[in-house]
Amino acid sequence: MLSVCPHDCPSACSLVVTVEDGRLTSVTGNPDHPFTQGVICGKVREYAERVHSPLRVLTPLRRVGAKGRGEFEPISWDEAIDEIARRWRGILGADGAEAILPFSYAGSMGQVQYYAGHPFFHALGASRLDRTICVNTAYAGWRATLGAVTGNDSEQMVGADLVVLWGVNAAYSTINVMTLVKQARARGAFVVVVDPYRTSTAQQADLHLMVRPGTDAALALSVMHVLIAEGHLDRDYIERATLGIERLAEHVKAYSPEAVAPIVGLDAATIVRFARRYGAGPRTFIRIGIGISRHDNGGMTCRTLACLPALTGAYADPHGGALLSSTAGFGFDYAVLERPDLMPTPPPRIVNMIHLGRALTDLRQAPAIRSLYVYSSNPAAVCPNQTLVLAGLAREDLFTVVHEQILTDTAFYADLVLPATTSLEHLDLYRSYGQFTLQLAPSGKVEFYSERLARQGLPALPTYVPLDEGPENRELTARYPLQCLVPPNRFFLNSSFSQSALLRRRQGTPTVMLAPEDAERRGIVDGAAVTVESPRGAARFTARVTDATRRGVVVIEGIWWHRFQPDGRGVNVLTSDRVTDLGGGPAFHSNLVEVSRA
Ligand SMILES: Nc1nc2c(c(=O)[nH]1)N[C@H]1C(S)=C(S)[C@@H](COP(=O)(O)OP(=O)(O)OC[C@H]3O[C@@H](n4cnc5c(=O)[nH]c(N)nc54)[C@H](O)[C@@H]3O)O[C@H]1N2
Ligand SMILES: Nc1nc2c(c(=O)[nH]1)N[C@H]1C(S)=C(S)[C@@H](COP(=O)(O)OP(=O)(O)OC[C@H]3O[C@@H](n4cnc5c(=O)[nH]c(N)nc54)[C@H](O)[C@@H]3O)O[C@H]1N2
Ligand SMILES: [Mo]
Repeated sequence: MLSVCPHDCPSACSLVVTVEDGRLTSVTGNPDHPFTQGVICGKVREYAERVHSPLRVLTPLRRVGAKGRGEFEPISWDEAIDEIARRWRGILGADGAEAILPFSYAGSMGQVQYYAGHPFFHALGASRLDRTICVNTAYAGWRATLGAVTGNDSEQMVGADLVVLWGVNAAYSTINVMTLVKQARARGAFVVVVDPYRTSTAQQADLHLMVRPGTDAALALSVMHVLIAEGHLDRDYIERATLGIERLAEHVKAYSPEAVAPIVGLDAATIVRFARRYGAGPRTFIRIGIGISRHDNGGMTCRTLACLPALTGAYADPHGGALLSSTAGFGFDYAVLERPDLMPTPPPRIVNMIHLGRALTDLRQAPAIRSLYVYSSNPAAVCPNQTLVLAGLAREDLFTVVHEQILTDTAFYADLVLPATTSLEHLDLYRSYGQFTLQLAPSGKVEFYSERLARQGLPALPTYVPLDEGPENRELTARYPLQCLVPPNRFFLNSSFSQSALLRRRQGTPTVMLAPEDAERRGIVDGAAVTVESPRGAARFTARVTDATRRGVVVIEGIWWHRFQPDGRGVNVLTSDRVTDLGGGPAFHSNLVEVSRA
């Protein structure tokens, strides 16, 4: 029978599943779906192992051991619900509903599961959660230029002359894009990957631009400099569909390839060649990953990249353009799902989810958080500043309920765990953020110049702003000289699938990639046990010494549950809960660290 992959991935694959005697026996890609084309990832092919995992939660559980130890006894649904009602009544009476905080994200992309808690917590008057952890920064940047989070259909890239995969490791994070890239390449397209390290995607490209992290806006501005200086422009398109070209032209004079080369870590001739290739015509397709937005300057970076196709008219070409996300292509009425009308007036306070650690440990707030209800997320693993998150979750007086399919690291801190069904056990409706099934509506103009950003005190024109936590921060680099990227790995989906012994084996072990020069200077050899330390904390990894990354840049792929890390601390011990320039999202990749032998 047919199903849909529920996980938080732009592909939203159409699946063919086989169930025999009540057990899932096989999952394959639907060959008849235009985007899936029969191809699915190595995680979901092993879905039977997840659905029938020994860590599945099958009955409500009550904690019997210390928080974090994962010692529970089974109880009935009635007992569990009675206990929640009793504890919450106490909290409502003593502290008010804002002392209760729901915490959820996109464990399931099913629209019913995703929004299931919203009406209930609105009616209760609980604190509201600002769900910023993933796309907010990128979307805010994109909107600043295009007015909406939309773009061209990925399938258009098949006819393009040039495909640029910019800050997206599609081979891991949205494999179906690689199917289209291969088709484009077979028809003669030149494929460029822009990424600070040689990802599996970069290995399949004609050209890999190994930029320094957080400098993409500078590179894009330099491309604009060349396009404008050499006249590779679609003047008709610019006239009809854009705002602010004169100011932009004046502004990008400062971003000559010579000036930008040392910032981005490429030579000027490479920048010029890339710009000329981009300017050769409108049949150029840029697929932008959300990865580039996970920096201090991430919003501005996305805004800047969104300007490029407007200069050459690629947005209007049937085989050109750019895509960050297809979210706005689906005209759903979210008020029906979210029910904001159920909220009390004035509406309850908002807690930014990337500040969970702060929210749980700052007891001076009025009221302090007394109860946390987690569903469709594993904050103990995925939130930045893990040390603070775990300190909060360990609070004896915090009443924590976790609604989960699997006994995750977060579930280990729960007072009560409630069992959740998987996508193969419930009905839901899925939309994708990487492909379209409905028409897109790009309205208004492409804003090279943005009054709205100027009013927010940000540069009105696309501008390269150095990272707060980057090489320009002399004080921090003295102690933490390496930039640490923390992108997805191949066999986990955020922290999901970390429960799987099979996929952990395939993934290997938690590793940190280091350039040979950086390793040598620290006396680190390939395979050595190392400690990675940031201003927030330290965790242990196995060193992989490789020229796949630049000098000064180290890479830790994937989120392992911390119970599977050598000293019980995960990658997000290193990351900061600082917010980016736009959208209130996290700067996961703007981390300075030092690596030493353990
Ligand atoms: N296998 C797997 N697939 C996944 C996920 C997963 O965890 N595992 N997560 C899913 C989720 S929730 C999301 S949001 C999506 C997309 O998640 P994204 O975070 O967009 O991940 P990628 O698309 O892989 O893009 C990350 C790439 O950006 C690069 N990058 C980091 N900093 C910079 C920079 O400054 N400049 C440039 N040019 N590149 C940079 C990284 O090196 C990495 O190769 O993936 C989804 N798919
Ligand atoms: N270091 C680092 N950290 C990151 C990132 C990174 O690239 N690097 N990426 C960030 C990004 S982009 C994202 S989106 C977040 C993702 O963070 P999360 O949304 O927390 O993602 P997962 O780790 O996949 O955890 C989802 C949980 O939901 C559960 N679940 C699935 N379906 C259901 C359901 O129907 N009901 C219930 N109740 N539970 C369900 C799963 O079992 C799983 O444990 O992580 C962020 N954290
Ligand atoms: Mo995400």
